Amino acid sequence: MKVSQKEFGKLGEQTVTAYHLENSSGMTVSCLNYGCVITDIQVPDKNGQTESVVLGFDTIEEYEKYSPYFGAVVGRHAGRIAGASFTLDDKTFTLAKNENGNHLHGGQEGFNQKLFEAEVLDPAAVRFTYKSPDGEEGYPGNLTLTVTYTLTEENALEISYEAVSDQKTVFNVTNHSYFNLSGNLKRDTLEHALTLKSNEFLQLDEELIPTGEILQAEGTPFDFSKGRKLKDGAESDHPQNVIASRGYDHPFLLAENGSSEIVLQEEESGRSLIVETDQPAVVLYSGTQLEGGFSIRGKAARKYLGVCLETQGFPDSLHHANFPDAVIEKDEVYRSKTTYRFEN
Ligand code: FUC
Repeated sequence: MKVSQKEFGKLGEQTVTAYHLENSSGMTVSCLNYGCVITDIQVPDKNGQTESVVLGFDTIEEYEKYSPYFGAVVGRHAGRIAGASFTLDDKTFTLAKNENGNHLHGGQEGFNQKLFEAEVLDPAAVRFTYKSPDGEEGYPGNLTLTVTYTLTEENALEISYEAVSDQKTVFNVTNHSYFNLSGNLKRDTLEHALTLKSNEFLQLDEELIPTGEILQAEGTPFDFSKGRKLKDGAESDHPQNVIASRGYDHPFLLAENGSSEIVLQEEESGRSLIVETDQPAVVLYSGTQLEGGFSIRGKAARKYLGVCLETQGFPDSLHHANFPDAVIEKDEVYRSKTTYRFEN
């Protein structure tokens, strides 16, 4: 096990540092104090060949210019908040509007663009801390967030979040890594198979905001209970796949926690990713907006090149009484954990 660090680039006068975690079987995780961005994860395939399994860049300039939240911690509130406003105890808060008059992924400058303080921990972990001031992006309360990335000898990356605010506030954090298990982006993710312990998902409107309806997955391309390829959603005429630009951009309700509830597999490489979380939902985003004139480590950005498995609470919960709310009380300590484990 070892951790090393080096300068990644500059943000004005400030230094962005890259941390490199390695275990004894050769799995590596590289991350930044900028947005807690995971720039790279390398794991072996069935023949023992170690390659990259996430989308990332090698310069800070590319992150600033192009990144659709690659590998970043997203908050204070992951996903969309309709009309960029919510009411807590009869007080209405107006948030930054950064997508169609709605609030997305924490606003104009969310956690994904913040410089965190960092501390290297034994044997292979980094703990990042950010203090978000009262009113930042419109959110109430001074909030302190700690994110810890730990690499284990079992080829798992554990992500632990801890947050506390000095006022009642809204909080829903996630990690926005785009996975591609083929290795070094050799193939897109349409042939990846996903299995979810989930029977229900949230219906979205045209702006990808939950309508409040909880839909049954059985008999639809949203039924991942027995495993299905992501291409089923791309080829489907189901109105919810069409709304998501031919694919998935949906919160799935997890029926179980801590029991291999999310499994992503790519047959040709033999790699699997097993995700366990204490969160009630996972947003499956099949990279349907991943287009534009930029490259990702030499591969042109294109639809379906990566898939996100964003474990979290229900998006837009403050507008739907039937959703568990994403509220933390003053001085309440929020804790959550998600583990991404790789097999080959
Ligand atoms: C995902 C999606 C969005 C968006 C973004 C980059 O979480 O829910 O639609 O495109 O990330």
